[in-house]
Amino acid sequence: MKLSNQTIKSVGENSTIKIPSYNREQTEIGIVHLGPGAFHRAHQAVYTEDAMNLSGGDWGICGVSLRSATARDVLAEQDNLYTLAILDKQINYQVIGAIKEVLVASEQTQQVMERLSAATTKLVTLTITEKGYCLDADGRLDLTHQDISRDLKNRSTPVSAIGYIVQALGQRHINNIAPFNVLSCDNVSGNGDKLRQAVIDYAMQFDEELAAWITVNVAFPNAMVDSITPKTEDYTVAAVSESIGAKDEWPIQREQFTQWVIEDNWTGPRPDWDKVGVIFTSDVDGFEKAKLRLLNCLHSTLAYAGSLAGFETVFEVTSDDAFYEFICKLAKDEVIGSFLPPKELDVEKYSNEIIERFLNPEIRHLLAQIAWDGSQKVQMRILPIIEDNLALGRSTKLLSLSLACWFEFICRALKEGREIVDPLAATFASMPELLNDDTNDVVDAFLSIESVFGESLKNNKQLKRQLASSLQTLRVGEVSNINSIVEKLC
Ligand code: CS2
Repeated sequence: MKLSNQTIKSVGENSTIKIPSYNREQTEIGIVHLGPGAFHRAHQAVYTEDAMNLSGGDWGICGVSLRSATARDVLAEQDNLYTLAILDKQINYQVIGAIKEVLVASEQTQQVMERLSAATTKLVTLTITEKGYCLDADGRLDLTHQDISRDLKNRSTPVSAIGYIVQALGQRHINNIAPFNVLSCDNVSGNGDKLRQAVIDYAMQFDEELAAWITVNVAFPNAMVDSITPKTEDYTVAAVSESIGAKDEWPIQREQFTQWVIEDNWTGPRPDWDKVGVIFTSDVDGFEKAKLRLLNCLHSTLAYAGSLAGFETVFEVTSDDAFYEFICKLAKDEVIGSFLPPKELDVEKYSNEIIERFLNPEIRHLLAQIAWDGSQKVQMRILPIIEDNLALGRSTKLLSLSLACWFEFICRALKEGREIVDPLAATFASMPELLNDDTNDVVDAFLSIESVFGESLKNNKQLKRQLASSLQTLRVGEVSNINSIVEKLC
């Protein structure tokens, strides 16, 4: 039998499987989420589910896929229900009902605009990945970005998240409807601030009064989000369907650990998230830097270095003593101390717990998945640490090795003709210097990419020397002997 409104009660007869306890049929939509991918369904949707199980409320979610129809088509077949599979020291299943509908923006533009403009919509949340913000290397809206320049000429039928948000806010302003608050749930440093500025910059291109109204009336809280959520594999579908006794075509797998820290700078209605573990605080910056730098920097380092060494998953590469020592040393010597952690956070303990999370044998997190979109991710999780360490006179040797692993990951893919999943894939392919043997040429070529590297890093002689040396060491040595590479560089 298929997971559906008709079968959910029998699924819930298994007392170990949690199902919605609120009245799902009567729950109205109060949240529009842009980008209903695996992470949204593992994280924000689960917090919202738990809040509604606790206190009810019209916090049903309308998911809006900006491009692909897959999520809509698959979830529609099972009344938008899906299973969260928590795979950790304990295995738990919970059927999530928070998503009430999924729309595809490119096919249902009008319906998306109606949902965004409806007075019942109180919140817009986003997981559109780093590239979805269309930012330049300075973190500002790139007005030359193809989606942005297109939307500015076709404002009523946008393709970008920024275009949808501004068009909907404009409709609400004209119709005297209170604005929604906007909550980014992506691994972008200062995500709320950057999204707010991008929205204002976009509106300023054609309506200064609207830009001023948004500036005064719309909250864009910063937020830190965290839960390791590998993409769903065929084995996940089979194992979950077997366990819940109903076919779930798209369950979501995740670790036990989950955290959401939101800036408490906004008014207006929201789900009882604070009653189900969400932290509201004025100091998100410390939490965000700690997570982006101690989890995501190490994740990307393992993704590139581990892939070059032939590993496939986070668990495998972290289980290798040499790589384990490498990331512990990177965290201890160059990441901790590069930022001011929240006063209540024991940053060494936090760092050790993150590395323990990488050693969860139940989670098969592909390095290839983490390696996607490196040109966007390094700007949030590696370059800011390098910049801060250079300014503080701290070491950047291991961070340079981490960045050089990304360079070599791209160079090898180009040389071997393998697909590069990155918004700059065509740019890399257009740069013959990346195929050079001279590592100084390769480093200069990467640093010349203005949408990734600002002037300060591009012209830093010490960094260029370290990057060229790291790249050369990677090329002459076996990357699997990462400890001998680290010894040479430190
Ligand atoms: C990962 C993140 O794919 C990636 O880039 O580093 O998705 C990571 O799993 C999450 O940020 C963990 O909270």
